[in-house]
Amino acid sequence: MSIWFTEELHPYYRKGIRVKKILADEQTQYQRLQFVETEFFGNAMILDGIIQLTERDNMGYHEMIVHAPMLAVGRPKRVLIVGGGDGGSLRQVLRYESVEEAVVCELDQRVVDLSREFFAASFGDPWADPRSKLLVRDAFGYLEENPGQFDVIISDTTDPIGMAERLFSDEFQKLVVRALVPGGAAATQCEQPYFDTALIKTIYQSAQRLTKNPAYYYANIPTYPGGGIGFMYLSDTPWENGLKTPYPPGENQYINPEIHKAAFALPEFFRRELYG
Ligand code: SPD
Repeated sequence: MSIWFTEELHPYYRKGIRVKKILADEQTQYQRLQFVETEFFGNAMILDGIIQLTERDNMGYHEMIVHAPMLAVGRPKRVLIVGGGDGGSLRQVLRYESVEEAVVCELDQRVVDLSREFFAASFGDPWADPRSKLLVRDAFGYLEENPGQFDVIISDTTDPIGMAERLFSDEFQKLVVRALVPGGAAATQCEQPYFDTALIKTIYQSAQRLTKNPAYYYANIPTYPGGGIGFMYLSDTPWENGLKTPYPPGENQYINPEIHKAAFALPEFFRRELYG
């Protein structure tokens, strides 16, 4: 069997990947959850018709969302991942020997269960690490209950549609920054410069009100709309501090010192829009 899966996140843009086999397709309490084996990208997870990650190109996303704030902070001990039930961010966080606890606040237990099965070949089982703590609950309440607790917070979310929309709000960013220790850093999934300029600008303005050194950065991921996605870095600690920090044990597939620095360079139309 060979079929095309076509994603239409935006009404004016489509992209497709060729699928060899459907591995799972179920309606959970929260969303339609699909795992497919693709022809080129390995196994992929799709939520409500939107590609979340593939085995072949997830490294650009997970290494960049995790290592930019982790390296900036230096020796992070407590880390919170909002969403991230697929385990890709968790796996990167656990590479740091300084990490004592990595809390993952994921709403949908089925995302965790099926990711453990279908991404085992790529991710191993980060959940088996005694430093991992899975909380199957909404992140808002957890953040409210935990001010000043985390060295790093990673907001590894879906797109701002439906229940995930409030994870892109000013209120959410306030809670994230409030949950950091002084000098801590956060990175949030922050969409695509071409398609989401206005949203990113609003988020950046809010980040400016909340932290001294916010910045937007970008990674190439061919299976996402426009071929990539960006992140908002939120901290009083400049992201450049991370350029001097050694990488954690384990092999990087995407980040290196040149990519790390270049990721924060923005195309002129977008730099002007965001930074003026
Ligand atoms: N448009 C797709 C955005 C997907 C962002 N979430 C990825 C989750 C990977 N852990």
